[in-house]
Amino acid sequence: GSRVNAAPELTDLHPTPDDILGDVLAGLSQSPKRLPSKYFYDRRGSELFEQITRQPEYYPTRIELQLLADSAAEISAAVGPRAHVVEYGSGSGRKTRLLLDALDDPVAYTPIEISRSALLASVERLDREFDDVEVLPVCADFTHPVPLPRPARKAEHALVFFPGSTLGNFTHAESLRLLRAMRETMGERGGALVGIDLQKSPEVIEAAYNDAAGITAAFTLNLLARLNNDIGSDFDLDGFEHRAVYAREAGRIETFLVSRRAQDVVVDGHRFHFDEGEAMQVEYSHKYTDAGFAALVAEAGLRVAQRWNDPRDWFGLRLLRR
Ligand code: AVI
Repeated sequence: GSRVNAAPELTDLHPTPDDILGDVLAGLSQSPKRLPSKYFYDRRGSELFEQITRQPEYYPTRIELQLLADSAAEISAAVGPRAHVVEYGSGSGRKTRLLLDALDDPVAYTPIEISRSALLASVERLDREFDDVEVLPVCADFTHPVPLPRPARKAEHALVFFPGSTLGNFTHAESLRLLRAMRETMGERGGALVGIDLQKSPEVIEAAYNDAAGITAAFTLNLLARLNNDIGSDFDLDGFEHRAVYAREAGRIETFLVSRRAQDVVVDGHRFHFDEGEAMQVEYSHKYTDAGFAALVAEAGLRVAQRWNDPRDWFGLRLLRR
């Protein structure tokens, strides 16, 4: 943050609020039924996700943090000095802190986040901790290209930061759209540092999404509680159970809420019937191969300029350029 004691100034691009009810009615009308995973992250859902990252079976967060720390010097050399770091979504701040510490004289930090409250909560500490980094949060939908606020000190280039393998939660079409938006935002001389979970033994992957403490199951079921709260649906949380399976050919975890019995759910006056054992799709979490990821980014007009993996090749960081 700046040395003077002012709160970081928010640029508000007034993103269109989510149409939760419309999305849910559309998803429940499909066969098989589905619900969008972006609605996992209300306050309780974000708390549960934070707990997931501390479960022994959930390896991605732990490995990515270690990888960022171990590769700091190489990442800094590859990225170059005086970057304007642009983070897609506002995470817990731990990864951001590691990256800003690693980089050579970063000029500014811009988290782009659709939730104003999450955005403001995330920047406060970072702003206090990094005196020489101007914190310039933008409230916007990062799936569209976002014009960057101009820092007081001139940045050499932009570096988009998209850790956590969050890209893996999007469909192929959505991730292409996201990568193309990233390409615009990074500009001619910029880059993007993206975290990706890599394909590995299905047992390891499935364990990460079926932790013994049941936190992931609670996280998945919280989606129904959130919808009951926000759109007045009447999902019975005891009537559904969490199921996460690794689909090897597709290279992704597919998470479902499975109906424990025949039942009806009413959403805004519309009645939806669930058969006993009916599986409703609620999340994808794609796991990548090097070839698959390179092909994906190429489709968006990007290339992998440099790559870092942990020693077991479980998780990777990729520096993308035009
Ligand atoms: C946020 N995202 C990358 C997580 C993942 O691993 O796909 C969300 C998650 N879902 C269940 N566990 C974690």
